[in-house]
Amino acid sequence: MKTAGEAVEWSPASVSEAAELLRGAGYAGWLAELLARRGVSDPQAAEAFLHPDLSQLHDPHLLAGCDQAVTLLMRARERGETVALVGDYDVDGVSATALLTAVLRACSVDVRPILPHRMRDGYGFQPVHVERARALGCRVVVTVDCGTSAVRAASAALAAGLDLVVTDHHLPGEALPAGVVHINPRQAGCTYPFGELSGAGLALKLATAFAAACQRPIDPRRLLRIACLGTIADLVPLRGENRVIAAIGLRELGRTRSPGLRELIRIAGLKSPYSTADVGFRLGPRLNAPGRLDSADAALELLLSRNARRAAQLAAELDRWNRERQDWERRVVADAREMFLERERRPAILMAWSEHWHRGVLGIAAGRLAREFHRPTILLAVEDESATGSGRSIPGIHLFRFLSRWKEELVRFGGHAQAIGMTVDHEQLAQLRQRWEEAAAESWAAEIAVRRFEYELELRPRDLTPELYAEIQRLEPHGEGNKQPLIRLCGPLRLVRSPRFFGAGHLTAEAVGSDGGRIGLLGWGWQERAASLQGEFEVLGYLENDRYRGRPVLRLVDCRSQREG
Ligand SMILES: [Mn+2]
Repeated sequence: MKTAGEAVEWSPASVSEAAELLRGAGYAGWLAELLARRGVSDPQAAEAFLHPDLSQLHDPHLLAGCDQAVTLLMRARERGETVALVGDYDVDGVSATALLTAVLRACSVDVRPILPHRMRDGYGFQPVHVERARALGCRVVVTVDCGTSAVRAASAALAAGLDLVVTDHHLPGEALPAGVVHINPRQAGCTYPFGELSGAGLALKLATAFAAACQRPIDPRRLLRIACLGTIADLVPLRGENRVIAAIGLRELGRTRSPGLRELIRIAGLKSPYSTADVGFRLGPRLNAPGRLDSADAALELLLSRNARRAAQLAAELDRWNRERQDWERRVVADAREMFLERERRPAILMAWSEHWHRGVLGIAAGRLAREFHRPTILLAVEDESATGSGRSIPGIHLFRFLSRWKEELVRFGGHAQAIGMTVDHEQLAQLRQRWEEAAAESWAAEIAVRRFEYELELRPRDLTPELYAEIQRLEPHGEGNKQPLIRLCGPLRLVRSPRFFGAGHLTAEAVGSDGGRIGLLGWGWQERAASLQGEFEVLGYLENDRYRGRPVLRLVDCRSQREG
């Protein structure tokens, strides 16, 4: 989306030095550049990237703490002790919990999964989960996708005489107390070769190591079907091991025997071959929805269910939660948009709050509005004396660093460059907003003034052949760290005939270039921008396959009249 009068800049993505080396090894120039930009530095890495394979997964024992964790779990198994597994309420946390629970159970360990409740517990491993584990008679607690800075909960677990294994991929904070087995590839002293696994990826590692120790080896492809959900949904970079997990997990998804996963795929209306978008926009939101609005337990039960009838019920339940989530999201976006449009001058940071919003959808709503208005956006739900909410940023603006200056004045505050969460005293909201708007106006004038697009390929219509599409497809699955390559289709282009409109404001058109080549254009939500496709123009877009006509089509991202230069 783009607002009238907003400046837009197109620029070519930079070329990495490794591209030269790859070109020398025989890769086509454009492919060499794409690979190099994705962190591929030599021909061997290029082959690995183009052919993701199970052999590229690293030995789990290279993770600091893995051996001790396996020993501890083996002891619990021999003694018949119950293990509490504390996860998280998002897709990564739920899939990590499901994966490790299933493997521990297959190895005859008695496991009690515990998912934090977003509204009652807040994020992460808390002392209350130690209490719950004790009430369930557990002697051992294992965390997945949380706990790396949960000093209070860890101390409570040790004080209660429990064994504790923390597995997490978030940045470690204050050191955990001695005696905790800590698995996190990002902690100091861990020499594991890949630092960007998701929570589900780490659960996969521990599960694989434990199953091997129990001499119950499990076909890794079965585990990758679950691990790929968290890996894709958590937006970790899809390179290295993550690329293997995503590529093979997606390829294998259709072969799952899990009734829950099958029902979820069916109710989401997915068809093979499955893509990262299918997980990101169809399966992920359904698994996430119950945990956003209430408890994530239904999502976990679905993934663990072995009963087709129960699985069908749960999939329908998740689908209902997801529709309710969409309703909440639409309502929050509409309310906040109205508040932002009322402002006479649009501030450099957008902040709004209400007593009528649901906390669980504020992050996605803020992300939507940040993209629409091209400004960092913070939305908060007011509950009694305090307000809790989420902020999302735009490329080039480190929102966490910006807000850290005020962290003493916030009740709770956490996050990273692009996403933050906070709790604030209700009474302070108006004052904080004013100060943040003033500071943002000084800091970000340049970033918000121009919407920048970096394109990776510069092509003419004749270049957009099915062969080229097939070559680009070798870079799939796309996601974080391996975005679909943005193409600048060089002009001048002209429409062959007037665009055709369909659905809720979408369009298709056909353009012809000065080279005589023709290409179909597809514009989701482009009806209002149809006028920009007049006269001579140029476009940015993604090459996709037109399912109906079986040939490539360019999905429009931006357009400019040729005269603008
Ligand atoms: Mn995670």
